[in-house]
Amino acid sequence: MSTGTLITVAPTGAEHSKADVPNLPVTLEELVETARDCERVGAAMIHIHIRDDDARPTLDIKRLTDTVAAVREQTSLIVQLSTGGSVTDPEEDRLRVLDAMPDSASCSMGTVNFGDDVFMNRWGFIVELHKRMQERGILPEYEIFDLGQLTTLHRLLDKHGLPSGGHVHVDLVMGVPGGMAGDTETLAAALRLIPEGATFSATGVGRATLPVLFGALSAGGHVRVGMEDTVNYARGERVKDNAQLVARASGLARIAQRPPVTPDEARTLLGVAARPSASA
Ligand code: KMH
Ligand code: ZN
Repeated sequence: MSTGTLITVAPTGAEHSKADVPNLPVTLEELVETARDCERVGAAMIHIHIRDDDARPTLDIKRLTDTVAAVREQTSLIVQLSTGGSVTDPEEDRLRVLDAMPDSASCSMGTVNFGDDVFMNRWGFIVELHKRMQERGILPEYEIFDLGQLTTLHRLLDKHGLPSGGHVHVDLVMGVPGGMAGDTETLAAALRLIPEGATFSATGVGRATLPVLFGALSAGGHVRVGMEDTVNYARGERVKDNAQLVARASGLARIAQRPPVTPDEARTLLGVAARPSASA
């Protein structure tokens, strides 16, 4: 287990409101500042959801394009856009996200109950996302909310081929109310189903944050942390900012003798093309 740890930060998400979580980064300026802070303490990739002027989730393509450009200009991070958006976003808006040409984009592998809501991901939609990313050279991060979605991933790759760079990267999103549990037993079960040669990261939502973080590090996996997934640092203690969560993950990765990889090392690991120049 000699490789380092890819730390992805998911700073905003679509679920928390700014009113409830005032330190959530929602403007472009807040997002870029967060990205810089998180890179400084060990993040190599950023998973982005954006908000409108009223801090509500949006998939506005101009804002997304400007966001990709600004984060690229101010950091070396691998820029991943969410195609999941929020549970109410229509499929065509979610597909259009790819027009902003991020390095990577999420690609969820199935429908799941999501708290009181339903996060819809039809087979036909999954195939369309996968193919469009293949055509454009965008790295998919296959988001797995439940074990059966790993079966869907195998079906997708068997029927429609590997992503354009040839590398498969999976993120296990564990502990969503309605999805798989965020514990060691479930993580171990998921690992047996991950395609051969794939890399994986794991994300524990809410109280699952720490068990999943420790489990992923011990299993040779990578990790995603951030305020999209948890706004509590400890019992009764709110997260100060995203960098606090990244710094904790970096410290634990070092203790595990698997220190954080740089964004350039992460590009090599994931088969993502070299960083586009800011003017490109
Ligand atoms: N906001 C969730 C409904 C993704 O980013 O692709 C979906 C989500 C997954 O966060
Ligand atoms: Zn997300």
